Amino acid sequence: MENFQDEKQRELSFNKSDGTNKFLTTDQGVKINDDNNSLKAGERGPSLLEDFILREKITHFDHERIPERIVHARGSGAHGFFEVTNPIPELTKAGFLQEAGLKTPVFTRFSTVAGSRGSTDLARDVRGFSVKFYTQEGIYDLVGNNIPVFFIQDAAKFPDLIHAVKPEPHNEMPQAASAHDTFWDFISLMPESMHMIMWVMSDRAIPRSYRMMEGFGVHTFRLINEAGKSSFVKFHWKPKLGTHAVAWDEAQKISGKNPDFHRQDLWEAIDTGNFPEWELGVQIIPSEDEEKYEFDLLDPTKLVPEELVPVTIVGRMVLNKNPDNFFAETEQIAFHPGHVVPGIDFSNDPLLQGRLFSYTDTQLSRLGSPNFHEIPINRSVAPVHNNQRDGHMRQEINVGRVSYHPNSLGGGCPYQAKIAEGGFSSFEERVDAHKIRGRSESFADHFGQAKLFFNSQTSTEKSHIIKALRFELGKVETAAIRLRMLGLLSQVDRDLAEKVAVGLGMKVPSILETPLNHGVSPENENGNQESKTVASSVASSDALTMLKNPTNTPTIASRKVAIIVADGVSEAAVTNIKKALLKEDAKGCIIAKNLGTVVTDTDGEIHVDFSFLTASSVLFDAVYIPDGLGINTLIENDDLNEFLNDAYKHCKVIAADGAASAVLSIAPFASKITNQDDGMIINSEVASESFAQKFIAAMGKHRFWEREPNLYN
Ligand code: HDE
Repeated sequence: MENFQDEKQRELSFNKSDGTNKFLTTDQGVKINDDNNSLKAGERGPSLLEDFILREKITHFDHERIPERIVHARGSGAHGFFEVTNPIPELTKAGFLQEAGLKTPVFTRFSTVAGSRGSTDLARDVRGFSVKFYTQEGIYDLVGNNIPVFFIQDAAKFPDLIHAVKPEPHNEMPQAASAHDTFWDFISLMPESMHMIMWVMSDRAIPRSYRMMEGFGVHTFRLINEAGKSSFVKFHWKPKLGTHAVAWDEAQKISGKNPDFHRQDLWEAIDTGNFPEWELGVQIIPSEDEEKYEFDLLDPTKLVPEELVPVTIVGRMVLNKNPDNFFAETEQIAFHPGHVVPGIDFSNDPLLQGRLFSYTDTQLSRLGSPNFHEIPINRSVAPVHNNQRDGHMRQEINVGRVSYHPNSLGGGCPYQAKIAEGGFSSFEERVDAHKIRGRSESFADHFGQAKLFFNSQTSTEKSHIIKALRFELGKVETAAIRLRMLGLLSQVDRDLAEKVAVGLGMKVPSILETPLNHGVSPENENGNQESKTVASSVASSDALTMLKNPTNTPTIASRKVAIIVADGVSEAAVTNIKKALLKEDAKGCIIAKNLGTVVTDTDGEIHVDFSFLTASSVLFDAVYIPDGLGINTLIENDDLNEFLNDAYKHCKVIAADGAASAVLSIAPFASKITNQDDGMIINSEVASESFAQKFIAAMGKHRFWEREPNLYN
């Protein structure tokens, strides 16, 4: 089979324009002689209406912005490819999954949900994880999130959820934050959201990097094989770099120091050849097992524990090229869960069914025309021929007089494809039911998997969830909302609720005071369902944790180390650590009081990458202070102390050797350092190989959370 990996790049290159060695022209191709002055009646006179060059330039500028996405406005994307490692022809006839080694070009966009396009990357939020596959059979979009479940069960509640979480309408505050009354008011009346709330209050919602997140298709989909047999499927992306987060205090500080933290991280990783990679896995549930589990496969607030159905890896995705133009590619890309290819189909998940309507509809207002599929980044590499015509900004010049089917004047073309010729056909599911507005009783369990999630977490992770809830509910001003939330939390775990309550200075209400159906007011009970708790058949699952997540490996590839120096620094120590880091594909950055250079102990010079003013501990994964007497001049430096304090507070590896050890021994946190803290590495011997190895091994553990006070224990 032909390999289409570069097909999309080839296609995009037709549309590229680069002004190098070219004349400046108008949009009509007329060469411009003066781009600095408008046409005037005399040097000091009024501008003339006839200045078509000025008018064209300003009119274009006036129309440069398009509406941002209603949700997922803030995002970053990259090109890459998907390669099949384990084909699954017995499960699906989708061409791009048929042959080991077959590569399909992709464009992947990551995003936050609630904030505006210019909001911070590090908001506590779900991350979007959308992949557009440019397959030979047409576009396939897997439009998922980094959390495997969702807040609500029915599409009808989506506008309410989003209105509640977005900045409040009267004063448009707060930006990119769920910590406010309207969000928690809604959640406290929606018990079905409790599983998702556990995930969003966990560190999954503050990833260290887009490259260190899992991705999930969330809904149950169908795979259809050549014989027409269907299986249910859940999609998973497993990151090669493991699943990691930052600390919440750190996330907030990053938002100030570098709101583009994730965007820059993705860009730099690809730019420096550290291509992010994920494995694509599937959980297959045979059709016969549709009703086998204690949860409903169609309920998007439930996941299928990997202990019940293991994840089988089918391929890998590598992102290896940054976009050339953010607007043309990342902003104009239009995803849609309804973009499927033969061999993939939908389930009756009512949230998915609603999405199938929403995405084309939103592109019509965002991109302004039903021709959005003609924008280069959205174009299929499979040929497109149909009788759709005209509309705003039509690119295609359809020739001939026939634009209808059936026709005889065009020889019947373009003609329909038989199923054997690759024509799409929907799974023939038998549907025989009353038309109702309602919800299946099998959706009534609102707490079973919230408990499973909480019980699966390590005590550090439980402590982080408690802290997150104290923060979020602490920002809620209406006491009744906090109280309702404590009631709901007590249904997940009494201890959790009690500990959150302490932070709020409140008491957990009794079960009788807790609304367990949607809406508290008696007059709006229509169609609402009483919540139940159905115990999960799996007691605990490591795949749900971040700290024990099976994706984690001790790699430090692409991590950043702050190397803090002053004049007199040991050149050997700096060279040694930089070399050791480079070997692991990690990077050491030199930080000093001022930019420029520092003079080493051997009278050499080292280039300074950042000053204390332009860097901050929260932008690095670890800190190292190499030997050198000059460092003592910084001992009283507030910036250095803040740097080290943050690194300690955020549980990062901190190392020093030789004379620099003195800096750590008088740091404000020195009295707290214990012998068990393998993340504090102090060495008297300078530039030793074993020191570098110890440092790298410690970084491989990511964080030393045991330093923090644990609220759960
Ligand atoms: Fe979306 N969602 N969504 N969503 N969604 C959009 O489409 C919508 C849902 C997701 O990088 C919008 O092009 C409805 C679940 C991602 O461009 C919009 C419902 C999941 C992205 C829309 C949902 C998602 C979107 C806004 C409930 C996880 C970003 C702009 C029925 C599986 C795609 C756009 C990108 C974007 C509607 C629920 C994921 C308005 C109505 C569940 C990753 O069409």
